[in-house]
Amino acid sequence: MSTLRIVLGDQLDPRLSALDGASPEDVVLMMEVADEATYVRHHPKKIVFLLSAMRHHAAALREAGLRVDYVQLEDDGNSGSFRGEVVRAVARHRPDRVIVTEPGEWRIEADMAAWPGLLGVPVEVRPDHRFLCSRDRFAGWARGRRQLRMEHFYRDMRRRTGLLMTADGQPEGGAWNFDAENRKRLPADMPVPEPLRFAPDVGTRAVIDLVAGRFGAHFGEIEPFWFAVTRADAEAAFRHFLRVALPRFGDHQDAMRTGAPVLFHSVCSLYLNVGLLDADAMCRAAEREWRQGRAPINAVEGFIRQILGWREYMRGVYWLEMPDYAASNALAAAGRLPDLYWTGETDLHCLAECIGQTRREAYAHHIQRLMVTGNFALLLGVAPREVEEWYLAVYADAFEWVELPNTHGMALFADGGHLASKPYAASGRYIDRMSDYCRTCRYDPHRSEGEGACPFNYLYWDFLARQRARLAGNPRMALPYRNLDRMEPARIAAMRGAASALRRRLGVEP
Ligand code: FAD
Ligand code: DLZ
Ligand code: SF4
Repeated sequence: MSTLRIVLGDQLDPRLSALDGASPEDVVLMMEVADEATYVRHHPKKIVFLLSAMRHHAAALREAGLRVDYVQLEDDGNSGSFRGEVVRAVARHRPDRVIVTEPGEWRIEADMAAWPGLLGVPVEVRPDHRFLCSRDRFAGWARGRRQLRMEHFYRDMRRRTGLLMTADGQPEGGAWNFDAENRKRLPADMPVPEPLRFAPDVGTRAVIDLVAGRFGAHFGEIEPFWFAVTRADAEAAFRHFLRVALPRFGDHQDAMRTGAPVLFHSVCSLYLNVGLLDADAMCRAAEREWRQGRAPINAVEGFIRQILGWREYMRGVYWLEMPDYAASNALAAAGRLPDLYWTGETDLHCLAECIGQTRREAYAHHIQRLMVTGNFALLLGVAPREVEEWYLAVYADAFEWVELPNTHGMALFADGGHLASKPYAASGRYIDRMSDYCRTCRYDPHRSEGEGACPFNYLYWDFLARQRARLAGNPRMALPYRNLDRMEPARIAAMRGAASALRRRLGVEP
């Protein structure tokens, strides 16, 4: 039976389920299509990364003896869509069946439902084994639970995988999590490592030219381009992280510093999400660093929790709840995303740093995404759709299955508490505690009113006042509301006035 096997751009793993049982007569289809670069206007660095990694992967599959039909963006007749290219490929190769691994985005899976009728041959959609928890298993775990909590899921995953577990089933180090040790400030004189960077080869250079010509007007700088685009280089980047950064990953996980975009983070999400790295292997390698005494438990547990816990949990929630999940808007946020997210032009230093580095690198670490850009959009009351589109477009690691729960649920509380037990709303004091941004800002993180007051401060109190009916009943919000209630009404009115003026100035509301 002749088979057309499809490999999408974020499925670059030679052990992909769609390739199980492949024979030399089968055709492996890979397609560069304009729709995928433009359904949101992706950062050009992200497009270069995807296309170059796809081209290198196609070469590796051919070397392994597979017959790859690779459609390039610039090929004559390129239809611009997955659907159009699969139709053309079926006409070219006349297969008896099509096999594909489940995609990472709901919109593609919904489109695939129409393929059998369109193609006139059966389409088999196989589970994606690159994840540690299958969609079915997650649904089974969630069934019957009144409330889903990442921590419970994570413990279940630790037990199931044996990661960081003792022989008698207890968590190594005597605790499931060491978060309390993971919120240290970063001393100003502490040197920080750099991630491993790679010079573009000839193939990547050609992709840079192609992308600059077609998508150069999108937000983001294309050069310098330094991401790995092969499995071997991605593995080298991860080994480098284990050696130079993992030991301090836990201590300074929440820290931010001017001019230092990466600190002790791995910059591995982009590799992991497209299949150049493997989640299980990464967790096992990190565990080994602890077992062999090269990294402390708070660092290794913290790192494993991000991948085994948060990453798998986000995916589980996405597939469990879509498509309704994306439509929820628990805080009734309806504002416009301010232009500064696209221009980077702002005198709020923390925002200028995080957006500026995003423009240059297509990267920001978790606390920058959550507590600076995400927090600001939450406090302003920007409509979830607009914020989500921004996050999906600007980060090299962004695919909807992981971007949406993080933005919609974690950063914006738009799901009303499915993912987080309370909104991650914070004032400028939090940013001041975790970064050096405020030191060179024209605003003062200790002031909430009057000239020079930090906008995060008055927006924070305005947010609490505005959302009282929705949030005051949440036990985890009791303390902030007690603090708000102790304030003079005139002070609250002044801060709310400043917040309203800022929202108008930024174009969030008319
Ligand atoms: P590290 O700090 O080194 O963490 C190690 C790994 O853990 C990461 O590579 C990543 O695979 C995983 N991880 C860590 N936190 C999370 C999380 N919350 N959810 C899922 N995986 C996690 N991550 C994406 O991969 N794609 C996205 O589109 C994305 N969008 C986000 C949007 C918002 C608003 C927020 C708050 C977070 C988002 N994240 C996203 C999660 C997280 O910010 C990134 O995974 C992380 O910053 C990637 O950098 P790193 O590889 O250096 O991570
Ligand atoms: C993000 C992206 C881009 C920019 N281009 C392509 C492409 O040309 N071909 C492809 O197969 N995949 C691309 N991708 C990744 C897809 O958007 C991703 O595979 C789907 O969204 C499913 O997760
Ligand atoms: Fe950001 Fe406020 Fe600090 Fe300025 S003072 S960097 S606006 S938190």
